[in-house]
Amino acid sequence: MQIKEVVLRHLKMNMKFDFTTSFGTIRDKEFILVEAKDEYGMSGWGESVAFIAPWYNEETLKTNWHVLEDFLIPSILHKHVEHPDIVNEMLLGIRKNNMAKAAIEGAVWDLYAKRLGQPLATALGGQKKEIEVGISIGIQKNTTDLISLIEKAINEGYKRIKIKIKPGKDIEILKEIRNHFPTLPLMADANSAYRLDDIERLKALDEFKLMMIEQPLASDDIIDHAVLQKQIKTPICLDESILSYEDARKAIELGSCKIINIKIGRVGGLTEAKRIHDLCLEKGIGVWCGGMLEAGVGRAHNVALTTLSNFSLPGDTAASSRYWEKDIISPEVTVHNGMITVPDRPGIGYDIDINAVNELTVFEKLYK
Ligand code: OSB
Ligand code: MG
Repeated sequence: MQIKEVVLRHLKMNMKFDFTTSFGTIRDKEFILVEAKDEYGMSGWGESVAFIAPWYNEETLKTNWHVLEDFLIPSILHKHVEHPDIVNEMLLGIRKNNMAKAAIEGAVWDLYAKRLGQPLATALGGQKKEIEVGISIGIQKNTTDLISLIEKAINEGYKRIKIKIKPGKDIEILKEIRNHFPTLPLMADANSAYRLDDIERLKALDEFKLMMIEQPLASDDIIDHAVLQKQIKTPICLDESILSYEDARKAIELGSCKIINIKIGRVGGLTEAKRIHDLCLEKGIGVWCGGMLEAGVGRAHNVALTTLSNFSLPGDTAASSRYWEKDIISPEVTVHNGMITVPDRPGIGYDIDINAVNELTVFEKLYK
């Protein structure tokens, strides 16, 4: 196939709630939507998960726009793309900027699957007809609020609850949660808020029987995590530290984690995500699909990826209605008893609500 045109759109969506992590608070959601058109005028869609500020990693909406416009789009436009797996190779000369790469690669994957008349999940090799999901709850002002949010999520059927922690917002809170919900499948995400010096505090978390602790130490570390994993019982899950297959291979070899949270944006696209998934399957490392507060297009890509067999732990892809009054896809992603039904229509399997997209677009540009 050939990519004849690419449209970049800067969208701004109101989120129903502020989302606080150890690195800061995300309020409204601004992001880039990528539309790639082929020689028949068919469109594929991708979503960049870069935020407006470089909190989670160094990428931002503006750096993604720059890299897409000046480097990634020119590398792909009017070139022959036999299979989305080669997009990675076409972009090999451009270092990092994984979220920008994933956004355009995702659009190519959607287009490829649509041309085959297959659901994206099938094109990726996924077999599941439905996927299990959990929910990620941000840091709250007080524990009472947190407990009631957890209760609501349990009643909605989510398969596991993730809370955000940081030093001082951890032990007491987890104690309180366990008093209310002794057997709840529970995990905690630190977003790099601890250092190896905090080892006693981290050891103290073992008693809460967490499914895992996500990214306790520095966002670029795999050495200290290996030291920590030897001293705590709670399995470590890496998020920020794993940017590629190579990172995953090294972390597994060092014993830095027992679980990996795969985010398509963080690792530079679906092809790399699949490679990491396959490696983890071979090495006995648990895998689940993380979230970046995505709108519908990103959410649909997460659903498709999660159909691969080794996504054996519930992911963070909650229902559209948790985040948005109205999502940009139709139908929206819905969750029943903690399960999402995988769409069986070609490509991402949800229609783009172009009226909603137009309403939410603050700037757009066509490249051809
Ligand atoms: O670390 O997993 C994370 C949101 C923004 C940035 C980083 C993370 C998160 C989440 C939310 O945990 C997951 C979601 O609901 O999409
Ligand atoms: Mg995380």
